[in-house]
Amino acid sequence: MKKRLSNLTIANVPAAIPRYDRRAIMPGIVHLGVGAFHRAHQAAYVDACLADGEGDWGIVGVSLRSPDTRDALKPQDGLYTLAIRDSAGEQLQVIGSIQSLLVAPEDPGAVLAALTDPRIRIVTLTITEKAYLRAADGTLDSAHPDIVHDLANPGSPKTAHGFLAEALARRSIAGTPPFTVLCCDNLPANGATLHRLLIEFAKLRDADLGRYVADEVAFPSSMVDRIVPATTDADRARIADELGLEDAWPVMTEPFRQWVIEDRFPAGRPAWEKFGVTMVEDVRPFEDMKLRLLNGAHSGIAYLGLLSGHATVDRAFADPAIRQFVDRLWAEAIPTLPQDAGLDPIPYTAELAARFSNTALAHRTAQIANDGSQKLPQRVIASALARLEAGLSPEHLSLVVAAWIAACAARGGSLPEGHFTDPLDAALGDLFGRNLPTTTMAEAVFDLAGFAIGHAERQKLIEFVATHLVHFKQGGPKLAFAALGIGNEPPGVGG
Ligand code: CS2
Repeated sequence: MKKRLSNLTIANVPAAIPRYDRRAIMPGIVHLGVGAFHRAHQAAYVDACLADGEGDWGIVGVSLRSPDTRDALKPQDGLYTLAIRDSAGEQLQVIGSIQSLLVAPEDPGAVLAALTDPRIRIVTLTITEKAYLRAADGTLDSAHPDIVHDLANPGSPKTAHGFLAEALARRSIAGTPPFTVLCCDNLPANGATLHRLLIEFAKLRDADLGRYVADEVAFPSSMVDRIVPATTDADRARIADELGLEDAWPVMTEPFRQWVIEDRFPAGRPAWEKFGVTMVEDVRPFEDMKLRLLNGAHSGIAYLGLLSGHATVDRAFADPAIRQFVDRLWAEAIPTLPQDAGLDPIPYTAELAARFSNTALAHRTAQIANDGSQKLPQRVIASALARLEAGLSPEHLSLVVAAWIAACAARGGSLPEGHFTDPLDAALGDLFGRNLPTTTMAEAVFDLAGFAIGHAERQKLIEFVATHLVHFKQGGPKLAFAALGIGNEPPGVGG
């Protein structure tokens, strides 16, 4: 049995290791949602800042639900291996920026204590789309049991909203300046969205707190990007062999990384720009480009890949029909992007194509397929509606929505039961059991998910989706592609 990775054992591992005194680091950031994405992205940038002498930005990692990350990393003093993989091989780096780990359900008081520590000046979040608890119309789902709980029990919250509001209330009473809240989830205008939701939540507690959150707390938006497939047992075994030490939870990722952040940090921030982070006034153009081109294509590849029998993104993307579809999806989405921001989507999509082709990542289509009801609005529905408004067809964008519905319905049939999950699973299951005519079913799914609510082009979009659904039903992805003139020929071949 190998020894465990830790402060004591790290010195001679064959990997890049933190070259700073970890014991001298002070906490400056609380991060909510300390999953693999955070550990491959933000924690690596902060690690570089700490190594550069900015010792007061250590991270307190908080899990809002499961103890798994804490259980894996605590015996390792918060250390873990980041494995950066592509066809050239694997580069290992041990990250040291996570100083301590808390599990909210076990001890909400400890999380509030961390959040009210005056040394904490930034709170960052990667809690996934569904944890923002938005109702179908985008406002706070104030009837959600966890929101109801947090309003009744402000001292022992369950949600990010409950923790942030209570910590800000306590800081305000204590005369401690507020922290800056930096949302790092794949939501449009993520900072502004969280700000709006938190104001709603705080107002339900009391009007003064609502005003305080509205006027005194900064919520810069940010665009985050790095592909992070879930770690497998084979990864664990390989990393242990390479390190000569056990690491209970190494994180796999690609060489590419990007972080664009609005520069509004009244309480200070690390000098992230020294390590490749782009600090901007307005993140929106970057965010739209990433959500609509990367994430939109990802969701398309995931559902079409699953329906075509491909378990990983690289394999799905190597399927000539899917590849051709993605090129056309990009061509459809690009005109919906902000035109005056100086961004160039053509080299961007070329780089995405290379990233999606990374065979060393084995990024599972089922992983991306999770939570489609939360993801599709910003990834494909917004651009589909923009096209319809401009009198243009969204036939490829709408196919992604149809593929999501078809893949959801295929679970328990051609796809394994529970192969991926969605917060709407129970309601979707009921709906699929009712054998409704296709358009009625598509309408009911749109109602349930709150897609395009109140939008003038909603019905047209539903009709596109329903047409694709008929094709999926009659002949699977082959027929759906054929209806778009996509065959099995590689793009550009055969005239
Ligand atoms: C993916 C993203 O799982 C998903 O939905 O589309 O996690 C994607 O890998 C990241 O946003 C890349 O930055």
